[in-house]
Amino acid sequence: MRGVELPAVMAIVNVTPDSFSDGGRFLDVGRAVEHGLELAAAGAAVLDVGGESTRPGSQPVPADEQRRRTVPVIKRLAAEAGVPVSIDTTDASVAAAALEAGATVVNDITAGRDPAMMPLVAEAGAGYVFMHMQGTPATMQLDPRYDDVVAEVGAFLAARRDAALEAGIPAGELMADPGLGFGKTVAHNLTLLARLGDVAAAAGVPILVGPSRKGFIGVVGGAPGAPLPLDQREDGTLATVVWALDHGASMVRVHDVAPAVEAVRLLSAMAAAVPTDPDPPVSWRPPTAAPSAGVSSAGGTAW
Ligand code: PMM
Repeated sequence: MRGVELPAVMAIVNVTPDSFSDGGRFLDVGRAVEHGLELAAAGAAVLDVGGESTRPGSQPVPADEQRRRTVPVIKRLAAEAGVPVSIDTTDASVAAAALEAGATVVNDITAGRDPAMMPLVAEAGAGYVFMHMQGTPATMQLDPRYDDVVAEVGAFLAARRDAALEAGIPAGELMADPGLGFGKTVAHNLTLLARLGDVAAAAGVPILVGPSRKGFIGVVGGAPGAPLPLDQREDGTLATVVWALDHGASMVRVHDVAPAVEAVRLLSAMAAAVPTDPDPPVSWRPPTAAPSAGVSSAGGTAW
């Protein structure tokens, strides 16, 4: 994805009255732009603007209403934010208007169910995030089922990657997303996170993960039978962000950008500090073989 150094943080800018955690807060253009600029200043590498809530049970928003909500916000953010802007939509006509307004990435939670989407993205030379979802937002959480969630999501992402390449989107513009919360039980979400490396290997392109404030964080982080409310899911979100970045994710999509940016910085610094010296000081030599009592493994101080 051009202009984005990985790992990175994608910021959520929902211009909707009903998104599941921030609905209605940024419906006004001025407030949405101000919020987006704050998120860019906090270190977001991409601003993801959406005009349609996709929370469980939500109904589709007509394309002209999505355009009315997002295009003025995208125009200003593309001109002022200094980072790439993406459009969160499943509708190619909305994506086209957003690209025209200055967006350079399309975030498509249906991975191209609109047959015009992939050709449009290819033609525009834009980045493309494609996500796995079982069902539709209206019904997806009623009874999600998989025989093997990791294998099925991985195979779906591999097939949609191939379709995107076939449509002419270069591999370097693609990111795959396992779709936490989209037709998945708590156990499915946890399994996908636990085996994110296998999902990434199957997808064959960088992985984006969107855990922010989702239901499984409330359920797992709360007491039994008492899920945490939306406004108490930030610490749990950060835990999943750190896990995801350390287990194969290249980008995380979050509401609260600053802690995620800090996590990226610390994880990168720790990864860079892994010793590469073939003969490191004894103090940080990894314990590959247990030394015999009182005898040092390197001719120096005993362990
Ligand atoms: N989640 C939501 C919306 N769009 N896009 C991607 N790629 N991945 C996600 O996990 C995702 C998404 C729902 O969350 P929101 O209503 O808080 O934006």
